[in-house]
Amino acid sequence: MIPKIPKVENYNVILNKAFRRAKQAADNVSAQDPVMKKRLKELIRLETSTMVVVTYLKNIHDKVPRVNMLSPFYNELISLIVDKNQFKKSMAAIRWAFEFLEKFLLEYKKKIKGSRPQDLMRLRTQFYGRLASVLKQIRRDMEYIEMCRIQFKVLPDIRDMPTIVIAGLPNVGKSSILKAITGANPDIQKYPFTTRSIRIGNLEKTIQIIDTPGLLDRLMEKRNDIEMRSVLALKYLANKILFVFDVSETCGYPLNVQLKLYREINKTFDLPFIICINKIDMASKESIVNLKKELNLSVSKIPVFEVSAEKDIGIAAVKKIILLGVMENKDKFYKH
Ligand SMILES: Nc1nc2c(ncn2[C@@H]2O[C@H](COP(=O)(O)OP(=O)(O)OP(=O)(O)O)[C@@H](O)[C@H]2O)c(=O)[nH]1
Ligand SMILES: [Mg+2]
Repeated sequence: MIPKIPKVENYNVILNKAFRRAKQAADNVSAQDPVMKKRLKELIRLETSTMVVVTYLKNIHDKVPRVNMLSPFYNELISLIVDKNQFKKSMAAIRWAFEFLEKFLLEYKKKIKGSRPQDLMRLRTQFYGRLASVLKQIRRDMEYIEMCRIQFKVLPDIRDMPTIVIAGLPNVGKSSILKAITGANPDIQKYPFTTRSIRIGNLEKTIQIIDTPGLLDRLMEKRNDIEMRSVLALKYLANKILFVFDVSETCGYPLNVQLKLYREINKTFDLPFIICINKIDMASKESIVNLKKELNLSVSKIPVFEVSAEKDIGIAAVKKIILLGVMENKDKFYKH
């Protein structure tokens, strides 16, 4: 799971808050001696304004996850979404800013303590100017971290539980199957590449089913960032793969292409499979029989289901085998 990151405000918002708080704190200072009071007010101003900015930056710094410490799945997924080098640089810039301001405050506190009363205003103006310029200097980094936060917010919330990943070519009915099995509400459209990121549904709260973007039949190194999300889910999250065929071929990909992808995935990922032959409501008996022959199921022993996600045919049997599999294999499921 990705930890929640606080919103990163525009640097002007933070500065205004710092100056406002500093003024309020200074207004509350009381002392008998007027010179002492003036000096104390300035000290409080510097301390409060710095504290507001430093606390704010430290909070961002502490709450933003260190990408390298996340699980390999999130780590690689984030690499597809943001520029990890820029992310690291921006985090380093934020750290630099609060460390610098903490030192700068100590320096100015000394100056204030040893200064003449008539110099106090000038010192404060100098200090505020520098505080503003430090924040201004890192404003692009703060904007970058905020952009990352928005991207991270929509990352899938993967739980540490038995996981089935649905895979197949675009438009074959993967999202429709997720919906039929779990009641989740993914986007379903009659054109390919509808699903562009990972979607999750749960079956009886014991198993997580992940819908992925369609994979094309092509070499791994040719896959784009959207397809790579599916590959990462298969590589890091899947305990079992549910491969979907569209036997009606209305998805736009002939069965020989679908078979080629299936064989590739089957060879690449050493995991148990379930096969759903989908859209049987639109296909001939003959094409179903031929596909099964091609799959050579008697040898491979992979469970195959003839289903129609749209007409809810065969879905109950798929659910049953999924749940049975979880019960039988409880100990084999590993942590993500
Ligand atoms: N007739 C029929 N249509 C189906 C069936 N399952 C899905 N469809 C239709 O096929 C189209 C694609 O369905 P999706 O579930 O979006 O397919 P997908 O594999 O998730 O597609 P991408 O996310 O683009 O890869 C939609 O128009 C669905 O309504 C089915 O069993 N029968
Ligand atoms: Mg989809």
